[in-house]
Parts: sequence; C-alpha cells; structure tokens
Amino acid sequence: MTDQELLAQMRQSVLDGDAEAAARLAQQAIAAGIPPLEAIQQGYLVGLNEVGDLFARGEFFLPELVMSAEAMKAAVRVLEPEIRRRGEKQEQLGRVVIGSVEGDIHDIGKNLVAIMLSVGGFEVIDLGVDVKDEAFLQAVRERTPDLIGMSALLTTTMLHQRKVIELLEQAGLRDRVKVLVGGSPVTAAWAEEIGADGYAGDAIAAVKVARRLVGRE
Ligand code: B1M
Repeated sequence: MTDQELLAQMRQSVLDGDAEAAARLAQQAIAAGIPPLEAIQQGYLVGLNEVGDLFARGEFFLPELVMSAEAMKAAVRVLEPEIRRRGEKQEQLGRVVIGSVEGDIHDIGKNLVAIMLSVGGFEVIDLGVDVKDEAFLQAVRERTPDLIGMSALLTTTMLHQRKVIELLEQAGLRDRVKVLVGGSPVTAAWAEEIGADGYAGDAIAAVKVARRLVGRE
C-alpha cells in the first residue's frame, strides 16, 4: 500500500468510527516509516474534521461523533510512543499545567498539545478535562508552574479562559505564571482581549509559543 493509500484509510477509519482499524493503520504507518505527526495531520485529522462538518450539518449525530473521537484516540495511543521516540532529548524548559476548561470534555487537541510540550522539553502536569476554574488556581499555588495552558473547544466554554485569568488577577497570582490559550474557536484576538500571554493554533505552534513565554526563543 502506498503512503497516500494508508493516509486515505486513516481518514476513513475515523469517518467509520472504527477504532480497531485506526489503531492497526497507526501500527502500519510506524512500520512504513511515516512520521507520526504526518499520520495524525494528513490522515486521521482530515477524517475528524469531516466528521465535525457532518455533525454541524446534522448528517452525523452524537454517537457517531463519540465513535470517531474514540477511533482518533486509539490511533494517537499507538502513535504517541513513536512521537516521543523521535523527539530529541531536551533540557527541561519549565513546568506546564494544562487542561480543558470547565464544562469542556474535548481532549484530543489538548492531549496532542500536552504530548508535544512534553516532547519539546516541558514537564507537563495534565489536569484532564472539565477543569474547574479554581483547580487551575490551586495548581498554580501548589505546583508552581511557569505556564498554564487552557484548551477550549466550545464558544461557551472559552469564556472560562477569561474567568481563570480574572481569578488569577484577583488572587494576586497573575504575575507568577504565563497563560497560553488554544482550541478551535480561540483566536489571537480573543487571547489578547482576555489578557492571555500567548495563543497557539496547533500543537506544534503551542511548543514554539511556550518556549517564547519562558524566554527560550
Ligand atoms: Co464536540 N463540538 N461537542 N465532541 N466536537 C465540536 C468542537 C464542534 C465544532 C462540532 C460542530 O458542531 N461542528 C461543536 C462546537 C460548536 C461551538 O461551540 N462553536 C461541538 C459540540 C456542539 C459538541 C457538543 C455540545 C455536542 C452535544 O452534546 N450536542 C458536546 C459538548 C461536550 C462538552 O465538552 N461539554 C460535544 C461532544 C463531543 C464528543 C465528546 C463527542 C467528542 C470529543 C471527544 C474527546 O475529545 N475526547 C467531540 C468531537 C470529537 C468534536 C469535533 C468533531 C472534533 C474535535 C477534535 O478533537 N478535533 C469538533 C469539530 C471540529 O473541531 N472539527 C467538535 C481534533 C483536535 C486535534 O483539534 O481540538 O481543535 P482541536 O485541537 C487543536 C487546536 O485547536 C489546538 O491544537 C490542537 C492540535 O492541533 N489546541 C490548542 C487545542 N487546545 C489547545 C490548547 C493550547 C494551544 C493549542 O494551549 C493551551
């Protein structure tokens, strides 16, 4: 099978919500020497974005969305060790606390950002999904991160990015930590409006921005 055929099947496995096929194809990609990020971006994510569009048009429903997300996650689970293996050993650049904001259970993008930050030399503390505003503050107090990363996929939940920044200010913690925001509805303009220190549109950009925020670029 050519690389293009493999990538096309990856897309299809997500459209079909077929986690078993998605994982098998990820193994085939590793064996074929396809870079894991290329498999994610040019294979699986193409399918997942199509699923999102089908859902928005009312042609796919929640169960299909869930199954497609599970297929995507199954592929990432197989590819993650390969991403880490290919990452160069780096000196520690700083500590990042990351999470999907309150009310938001989307975690595929957040997990990719966490993996890439970790491969990029950051110690990553992942608080998971639906992270309460106060939990970010608590993590700043207790884990003393250099950076907090907040992911939001919904226009409703992105408001929590602003809320956490306000709470950090009120608690006198804002100067202790840089704030990075991202997620599909999030823009650089939004980041600026809410007083975040950085915005990244994808996981690779997140590492670049994080490095800049800790003064390493
Ligand atoms: Co949801 N969902 N979903 N969903 N879902 C979207 C986001 C939506 C756009 C679909 C659509 O209508 N087209 C829509 C949001 C509309 C809006 O608010 N504008 C939507 C909706 C409506 C919902 C529900 C409300 C549906 C319902 O219940 N009626 C519900 C909400 C649940 C909740 O959170 N409370 C819901 C549920 C779900 C599932 C659980 C079924 C599933 C998520 C499973 C999971 O994550 N474990 C799901 C999925 C899969 C999607 C889509 C299809 C795909 C999201 C995804 O994983 N993308 C999505 C449509 C779409 O995005 N095309 C959709 C792949 C991922 C790699 O990209 O997350 O954007 P992304 O992350 C990127 C960048 O954004 C960036 O880097 C990542 C990697 O490149 N990034 C950061 C992300 N976080 C970052 C943080 C950073 C920096 C960069 O710094 C900290």
